[in-house]
Amino acid sequence: PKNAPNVIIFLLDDVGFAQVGSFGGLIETPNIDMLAANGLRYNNFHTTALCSPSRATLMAGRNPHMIGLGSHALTAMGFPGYNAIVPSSAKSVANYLEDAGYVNYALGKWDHTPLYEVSQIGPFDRWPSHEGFAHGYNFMAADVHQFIPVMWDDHSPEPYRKTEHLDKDLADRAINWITGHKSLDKELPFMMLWASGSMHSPHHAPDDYIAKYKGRFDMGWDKARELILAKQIELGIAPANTKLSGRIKEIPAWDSLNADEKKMYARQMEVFAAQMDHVDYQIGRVIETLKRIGEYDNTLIIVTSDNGASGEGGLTGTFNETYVLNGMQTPFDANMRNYDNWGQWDSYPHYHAGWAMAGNTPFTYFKQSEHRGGQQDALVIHWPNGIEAKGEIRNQYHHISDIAPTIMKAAGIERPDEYHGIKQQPFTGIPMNYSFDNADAPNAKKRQYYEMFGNRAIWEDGWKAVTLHAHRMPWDINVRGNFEDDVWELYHVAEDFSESMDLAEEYPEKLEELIKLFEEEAWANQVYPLYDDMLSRLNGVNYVLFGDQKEFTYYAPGAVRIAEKASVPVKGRSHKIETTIDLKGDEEGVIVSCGGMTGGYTMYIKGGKLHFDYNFLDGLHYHLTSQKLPVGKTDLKFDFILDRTVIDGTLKPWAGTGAIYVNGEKVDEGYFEAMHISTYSLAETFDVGMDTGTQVDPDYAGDPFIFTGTIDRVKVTLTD
Ligand SMILES: [Ca+2]
Ligand SMILES: [Ca+2]
Repeated sequence: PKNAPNVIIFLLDDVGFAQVGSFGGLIETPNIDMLAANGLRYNNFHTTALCSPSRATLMAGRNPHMIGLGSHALTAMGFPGYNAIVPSSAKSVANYLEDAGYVNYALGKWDHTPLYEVSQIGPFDRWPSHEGFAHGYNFMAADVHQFIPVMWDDHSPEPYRKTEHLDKDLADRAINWITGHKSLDKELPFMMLWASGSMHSPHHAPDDYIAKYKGRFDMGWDKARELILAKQIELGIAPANTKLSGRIKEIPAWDSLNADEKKMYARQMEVFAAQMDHVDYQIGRVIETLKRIGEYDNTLIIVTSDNGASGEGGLTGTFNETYVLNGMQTPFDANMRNYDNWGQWDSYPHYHAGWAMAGNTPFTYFKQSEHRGGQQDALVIHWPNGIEAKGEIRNQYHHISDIAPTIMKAAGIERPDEYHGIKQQPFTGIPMNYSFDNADAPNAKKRQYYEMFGNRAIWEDGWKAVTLHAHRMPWDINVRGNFEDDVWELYHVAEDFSESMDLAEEYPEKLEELIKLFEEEAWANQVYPLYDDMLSRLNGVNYVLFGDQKEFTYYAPGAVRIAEKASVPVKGRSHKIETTIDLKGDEEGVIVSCGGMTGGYTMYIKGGKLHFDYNFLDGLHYHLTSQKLPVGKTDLKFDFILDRTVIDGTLKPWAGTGAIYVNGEKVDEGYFEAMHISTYSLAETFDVGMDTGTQVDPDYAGDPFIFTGTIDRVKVTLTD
């Protein structure tokens, strides 16, 4: 379409409502603030409370359960609302724009494709390429190591590399694509999804940025909340009468902490702030480029986050987020041992939930909850050619499903009834464009339901009913409960911005009416059935691909960069790993590995000996070593027998006996007392002949340790 705007969505990850400077945050974000000063800020904008569903909803403009993404792709299950299979009847705004002539680019986090579909053989239906993007440079998983990123360049795995910081690379790539695109055709519009892994765990930042924030959070999270709310009121982001929501009982008062705790937790927030400052700088580089080539005024720029600040770091924070994924909390001492390297390449950190509480000021709870702390986010819209207002605040109620229809309207494109022969569902989102130049326009949105892991809410006309299922906190995936026992709260959010005054007792009829409305919306949007066993959902995904398959053969050299969830499911299973190598005597390197520094297993040859290493958490390694290996054709085997006597129905780590064999003879054996019940890593992969990304065993860390001899195949057999 003639004069149609370019579109860039800067989608941040796990950034809370109160973490952007122009929304009252204590972190310096001058570039986002500049867009805010020259555009609009929305202070009544909502997401789904989680990564995958928000991302899918953003692209599709339909409610998450209607497109199979009621929860995360990692916790997919067979029901239509939760299968992580976006139907062909709900194509994305990028598909529609592409058909209208746009060329589109996807950068960074994708995370709404089931990981068992993330490999060289696809299927690619749920990749950026089939969602309307001509080019993608992405990590498909929920997070990424910012210094050693595991990336896909369109459909090919990018070779192993280290980098200064992935956000810098994403800005470089954006600048290349934009300048190339406009050199070839100045009139041709583009849409770009620029989705940083920041600020999801791992919190990784350049050293000079970390140094800049030294001491800035010594005031602690309670004081920080007061400072933030005062700033929000001054800026007009929060109404003047806003009450600070109460500190939830799980979070300790900052003043009650000892000196070591204060020191550790302040450091955690310094690193977080450093990374946020740095991602803002990289966004600024892309904006500078738009200005330089004269595209700034005619680019619709949207900046937001996919959910509220994350409390998944729990009550000590963590130097290794894999603890949470396996249902465990991180010991404080283990964090203290990582104080100095917090934020550097050999940490995989997440801050204390107290800082997430501050990041969600003035709201309560966190990412995953349907209270505002989980699902209200900062939103900036900037478009000089389309919006006259500058620096104003909009308080119309909106939802992340409204972004796609807004882009369509800005581009002057109607949603097609059919896409390539398939009838399209209507958008459930509504365009926000009516509010661009009309601060007083009444809410165009009338109601919105929410559901996440059993947390439920409904908003209608300024009132909201909400329940936190089983009172489960986001750092604990072991809690289950009866849905009937959940207690609903009632808020008049039009008057009570921070959801501080529960009116459930005062207006029981209003509450009943809203709960009934939730039921209606839930049935209409595929929300049922509700199922809250997170661990069984996480583990079930391991078997989608393989069912009862027992034998897996991986051929060198192509069996690399296979997502953990797409590789042989050995967790909690007796299994053996076998190969035969014609040894010359001087070869070394990895035969097979899965995972990396946060956890996993590896079988390798070093110093003429066979090694097997199982990396549990906090530097706990089970290590087996052979004597000097012979030369000539040699059979190498790792054999693991799961110890069924210690399985007692509770969610504690697996255990069992591991042994290595050379030419059929047992050469070392050990008891592995604690093994992952769910996940080694979100980002790492299974590799034959190397250990790409980060390394399982510190003995060869910092290098993929490519095998120098010749591997034919590695065979893995489940033997139980
Ligand atoms: Ca997120
Ligand atoms: Ca690895």
